[in-house]
Amino acid sequence: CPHVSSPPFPTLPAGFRFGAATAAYQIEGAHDEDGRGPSIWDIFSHTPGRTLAGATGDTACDHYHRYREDVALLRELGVDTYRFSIAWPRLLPQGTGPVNARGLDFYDRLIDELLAAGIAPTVTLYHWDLPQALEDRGGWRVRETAEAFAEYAALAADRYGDRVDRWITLNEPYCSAFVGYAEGRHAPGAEEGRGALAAAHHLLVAHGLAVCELRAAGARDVGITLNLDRIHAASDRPADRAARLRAETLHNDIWTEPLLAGRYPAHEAETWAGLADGAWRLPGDLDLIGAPLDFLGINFYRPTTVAAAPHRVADPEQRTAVDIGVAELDPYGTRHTTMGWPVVPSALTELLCDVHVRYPQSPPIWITENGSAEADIIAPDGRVHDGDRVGYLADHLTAVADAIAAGVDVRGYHAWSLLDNFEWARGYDQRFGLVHVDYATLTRTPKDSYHWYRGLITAHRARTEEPAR
Ligand code: PNW
Repeated sequence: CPHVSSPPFPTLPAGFRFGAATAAYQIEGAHDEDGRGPSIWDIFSHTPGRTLAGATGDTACDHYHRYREDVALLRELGVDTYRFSIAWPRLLPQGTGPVNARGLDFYDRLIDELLAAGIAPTVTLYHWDLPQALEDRGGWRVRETAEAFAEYAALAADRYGDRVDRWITLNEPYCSAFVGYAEGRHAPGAEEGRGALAAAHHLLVAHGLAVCELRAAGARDVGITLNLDRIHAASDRPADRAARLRAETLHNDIWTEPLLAGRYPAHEAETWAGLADGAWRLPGDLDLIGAPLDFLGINFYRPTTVAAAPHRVADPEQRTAVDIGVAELDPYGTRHTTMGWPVVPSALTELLCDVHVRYPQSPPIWITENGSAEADIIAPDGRVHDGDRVGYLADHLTAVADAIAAGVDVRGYHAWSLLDNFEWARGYDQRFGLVHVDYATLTRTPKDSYHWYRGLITAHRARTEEPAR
């Protein structure tokens, strides 16, 4: 096996858990097999002009057929846990109503394979693949979709609850609501104001209803995954500081305030002018949304810096919900990944400490995604020398260790991603995997980062005297 000696392994406390993460639409393929219904991402990716080079998840990594090989890669990697998502349209092709037995069977096989390999499944219920039938009836703009999600959550909890300890209701509701219904870069590709704000609220309601169903089914460890941003102001000028507050409201507070503090964000009126009238909010929603969680999942990739800027559209009624009078700047004089994202590990420490200070009652934190996209190629020696990714992972794990040393309760870390995969609107151009995928042959090749991560996990077990696997 290749020996990767640098950089040194970060030191995490005993009991810290290591994992890797994926999502159904990004890896499974088999889009029309065994009774799966279409999701908004099937329709979106098949619409010309929506994804880079017209990429779709029709085949992706063909994980649906190769899951045994992928679980073997996880076992060899030595992870404690594997975070994957269930495709709602495999279980309920219409989103609600008739259950698809062959879809249920697939995740039985996957979960059993993981357990046999000694790997704890961490299940995400919703990683963006809304059944298209529900989008046709209004999607996340309407409360009925949250009710359908509760039905789906109950079905999954009932079927898999005996074997799954850790449940994540939603992945990055920010992206579902605002990238999907306001920016339009993600499915369903809408550009709305009120629609996106209603979507954000209904996603939170869906989360609350699902937590209820999971608890009723006896689930032990229940949480949600947010992509919280560490947002800097471009300057100390009052206008830039106000812009930062609006960005903070849009990216963070709209989620963390109801989930962790039982209230709506303080600055929504100045962020969305007349749009945030909350017509979609019902009495009792905050109690539902703010029910206690066992953990908070955080996905972190990069910090952002914002300055005040003119709105793109003058009339507040005509604006999308992301048109908040803010421009994003990039003053970070550091390396950037192929996504164009600056590499600033200290921002992760700052973010974790912020959450800890702002929400002293916050449940323990898991990093549910962190990783970098690099221009990975198979070298003449047959290996993938992704030293930049190794550096990224090492520095961010050190940032996590720093936050823990400062008193933040972080329980575990998932590298994004196990495999190179369908990177949404960016198609197959961006490679995030610890394992390289050749899309022509679907051959998997572990990269240097895979070997490094395995070494880290092995060293951690030896140092903390946890039994090796
Ligand atoms: C996260 N954006 O997503 C997701 O949870 C993963 O599915 C994804 O592969 C990973 O980060 C890497 O990007 C994002 O365009 C994807 O704004 C795109 C955006 C934001 C988050």
